[in-house]
Amino acid sequence: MNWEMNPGRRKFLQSLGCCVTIELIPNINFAYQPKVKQLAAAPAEVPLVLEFGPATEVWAYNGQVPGPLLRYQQGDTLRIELENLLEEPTTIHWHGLRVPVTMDGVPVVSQPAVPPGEKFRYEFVLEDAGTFWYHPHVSSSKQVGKGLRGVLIVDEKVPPEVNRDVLWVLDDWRLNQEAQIVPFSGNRHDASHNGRMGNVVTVNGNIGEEFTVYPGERMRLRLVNVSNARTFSLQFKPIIPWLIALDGHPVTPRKIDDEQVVLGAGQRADLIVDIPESPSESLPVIDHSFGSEFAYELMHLVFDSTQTYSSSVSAPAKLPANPVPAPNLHQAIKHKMVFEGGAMGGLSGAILNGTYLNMRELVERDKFWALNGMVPDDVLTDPPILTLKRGQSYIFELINRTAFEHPIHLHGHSVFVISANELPVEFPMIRDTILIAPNEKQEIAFVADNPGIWMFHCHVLEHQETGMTSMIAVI
Ligand SMILES: [Cu+2]
Repeated sequence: MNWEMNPGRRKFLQSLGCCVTIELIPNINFAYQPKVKQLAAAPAEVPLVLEFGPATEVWAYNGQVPGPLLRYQQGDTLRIELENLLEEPTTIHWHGLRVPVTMDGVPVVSQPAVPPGEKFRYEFVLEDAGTFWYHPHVSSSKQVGKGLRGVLIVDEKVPPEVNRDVLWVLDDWRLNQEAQIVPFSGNRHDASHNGRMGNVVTVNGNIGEEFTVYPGERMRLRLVNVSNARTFSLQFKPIIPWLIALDGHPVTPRKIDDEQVVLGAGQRADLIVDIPESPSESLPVIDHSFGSEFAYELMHLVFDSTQTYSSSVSAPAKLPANPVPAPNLHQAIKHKMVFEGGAMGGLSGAILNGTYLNMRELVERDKFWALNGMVPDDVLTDPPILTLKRGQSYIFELINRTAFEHPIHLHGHSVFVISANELPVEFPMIRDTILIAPNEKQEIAFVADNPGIWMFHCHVLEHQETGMTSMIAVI
């Protein structure tokens, strides 16, 4: 078996054509979604490791990993019928989309989970343009980790001018020697450290690592990190891409020079990538997520000169803002959110169901993480940790007192990141998932404008399932 992550195998890879590309040529009608699209969640087999091993048994939407690319225009109504062909209940959560709570896919608070053999129809208006994704919110570590994840693109009414619109779905799998997913057995080491890290990284569902580019072309590259736990830190040098959106929301375009494009679990980034006119021998995309010592080549850009373009030199225009209400920082009510626990975290204990338990007692209950000194018993039925007033602005001070980074995700809202470690952020951004480094503090601000009970949790799914999750009510 030679499909595992080692540099040698790359030599054997052919041009894989593995990546979803969508030509953006004026006057071509996109195949937008039919009125109601069906998504069936079911077991399937997919060639994750290609010719290097057997097909991998997964759970998939419509037999595909990643699931079908859903594509709409801003303002469209999404209508999706989920059919559950698994042997356990499931739902779909629309990550990053500001939807009514009944469409949010969280069992109990949004909808009863869809039992095996049954269907559920999701229907809501797509208010925000951008790059989003979808996945279950039931037994998340297992159901998402077994392959139930797909991307949803909402096009701007006037998309930016590019030669190609390209999607890379970045994923991480823990496979055994037979290329099968290592069972999800509630691994306490994963849960108390940095989550379920895999040993195989895929882009758009297989380990292909060559991507064809055309001299002089301008690509919009949409990066989506759908992995359970892994953070990607991508470097495109010698290419210097423009960053144009984070978590679907536009940023003032800026060149990513010495910076890396960092994507915590659940996060997205949209880039404009200008390919040089003169083909060069080597254009690697390197992932530095475990530091330069463990850097590896995620993708190799290969030139095809049968098609050429005149390279763009102008800065891309800023995308039109989504209608996210701006918080009033002067009148905002502040709340501290202190994340604690995990290995090497020094947490001595926390309150569960009104009773203080020491760390040993928490670990016996598979609880490793606490928020503001509290650990949820059953987050779906526990009372919300906070009730916010609809229409009021809030500032959450997110404080990471653990030894690990955490991508913190708030449902139903998009938030303005306003400061990091007491300093105003250099580049303002609106996000739904905020990656907080160990000992870091970030402030986010938002208007609590979406009524309902919303999940607020770490998107390292093994952290989410062992205490790093809570509910926030907006009434
Ligand atoms: Cu976490």
